[in-house]
Amino acid sequence: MQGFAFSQMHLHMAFGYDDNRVGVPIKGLTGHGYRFVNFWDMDFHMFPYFLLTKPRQARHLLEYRFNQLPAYRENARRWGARGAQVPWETSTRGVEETAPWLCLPDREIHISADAARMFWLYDELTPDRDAMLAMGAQFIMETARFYASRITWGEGHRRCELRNIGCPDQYHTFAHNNLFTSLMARWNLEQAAATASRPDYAAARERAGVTDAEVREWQDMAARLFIPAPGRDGIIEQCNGFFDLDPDLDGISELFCRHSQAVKQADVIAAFGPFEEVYPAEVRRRNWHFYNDRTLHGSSLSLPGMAYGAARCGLNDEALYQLHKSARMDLDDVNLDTERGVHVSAGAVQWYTVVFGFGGLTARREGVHLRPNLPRQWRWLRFTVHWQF
Ligand code: IFM
Repeated sequence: MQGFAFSQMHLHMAFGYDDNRVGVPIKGLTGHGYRFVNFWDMDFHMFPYFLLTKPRQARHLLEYRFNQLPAYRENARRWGARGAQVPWETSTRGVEETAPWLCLPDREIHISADAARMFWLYDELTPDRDAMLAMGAQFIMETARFYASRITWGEGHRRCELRNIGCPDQYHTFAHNNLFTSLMARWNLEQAAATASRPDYAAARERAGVTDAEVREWQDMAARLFIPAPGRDGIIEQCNGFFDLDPDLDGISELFCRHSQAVKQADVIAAFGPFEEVYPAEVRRRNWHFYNDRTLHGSSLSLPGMAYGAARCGLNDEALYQLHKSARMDLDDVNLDTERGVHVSAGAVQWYTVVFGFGGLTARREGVHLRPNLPRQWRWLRFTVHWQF
């Protein structure tokens, strides 16, 4: 409890009260680790927390991303793509700030859909329709345009693919058809096609300069984008060729593990967050065990990400164990790096483990549902969320 409260306090303090020129750096302002820049941690991991706890302020994060659109278009051009490509690491200017030697800037492309999803979530869970009209619809179309330019066709135009990308598991940064990235890209293409076809978003479509041919292309690509499916044993291959990598992780270190099935953090398991309905609980459990055995927890997002995935498919003991470890990480200085700052984004995923996992919360436009599934050691759980507020 102490560790959880510590994380929550820092997460709460990390969000500037009324400024749309800054995002939420992954360590807040608690330390210089990660140079105060924003990663997908802000869009994918922290935004839903702020949306459900401080919905009015959450709009600032949409404005932050939207106001940087010109820089994102420029970023796409820099990598030979079209549309708007959100930089992997960015700050107040909207330009890519990732060290080039990391090979990530042109590959960690799921962040564009992660950002687009913020607008959709906000529209879904608040009564503020203006954000989608003024910003979100255009943003979603411009990021879809980016994916369309990044996708390649194969097999005589029967299927298309996303090749040479970085996965959430950053040990495999030259991957083809990563489950998480492809699901997010497909979602973005589908949303953009649906949005562009709605009369109420005609002005946004005009601002984005979307043609009918482009909408047809998005629909076609969304229908034919290759998405790895569960095998006969239910296990989903994280990206092409993953099952052929060395499964022996004995003595493996994160500096030398690309040839192996070592995974840095939740990847297939992270995909089950937004796309949970597609995969039955038994499939999610099997994949959880398979990937948990291969996860080195090289990122602070890893333990809470795996805890959340476990809690959503009923693996409560496993979830509680990893939640505890994650919550104590900075307080006990487990990685000897607390002086470089507190991992505030991990705090958001800890909160999901408790609220969505054990509390069984599902929040949609139509309503909020609770199916509590408390760990056997707990007798009660109380939390507050803002919905349609
Ligand atoms: O964004 C993460 C990334 O996924 C793994 N390395 C740490 C980053 C910041 O938390």
